[in-house]
Amino acid sequence: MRAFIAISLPAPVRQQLADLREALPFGRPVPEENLHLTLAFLDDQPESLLRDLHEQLSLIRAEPFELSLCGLGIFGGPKPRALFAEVEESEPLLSLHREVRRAARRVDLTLPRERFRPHVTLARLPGQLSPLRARQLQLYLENHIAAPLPGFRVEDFTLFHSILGRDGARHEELATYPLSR
Ligand code: 2AM
Repeated sequence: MRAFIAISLPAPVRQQLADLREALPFGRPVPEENLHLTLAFLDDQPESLLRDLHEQLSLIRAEPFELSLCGLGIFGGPKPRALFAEVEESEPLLSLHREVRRAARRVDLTLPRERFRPHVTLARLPGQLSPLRARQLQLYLENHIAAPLPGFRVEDFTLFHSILGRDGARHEELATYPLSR
């Protein structure tokens, strides 16, 4: 079962982010209902392992915290792959990320050791850009550099099942873990 752990965004925040990318001249927008902040991508895992992981995730104790989005960015350098909203690296967020990875380790799930760059992917980009498209993308970023970005309170995180279909992925909530004092 293809799964990942993420922070869901409140509907008004998803809406605001969806509005923000409306002027993007090309690329494949992430469907509004799928906008999320990935804490860990688990890939394909047996259901039994996900059940064990669920138990470990249920044991995480953390308080709700405020999350801020702080700008737009592009992954992929000269071959842009994705447009994202950058998320401020606050201590509560980094700590939750560490706890999630710890829970995965406890069930012998090895996650790649890449640096955590918290973000919300807004659109997939084609990678190879013509000079015209590169210019359009640059203009889009320049025009949106000062766009106000929403913040919100994180009250929980979620284990998702990602179901791949012909029109992209559909995300189904397997379990949600509340944060509480
Ligand atoms: P991203 O779009 O925010 O980068 C669920 O598939 C989520 O897991 C994706 O939205 C993606 O988050 C993240 N992810 C990280 N590594 C991935 C990979 N190798 N393949 C697919 N998704 C990955």
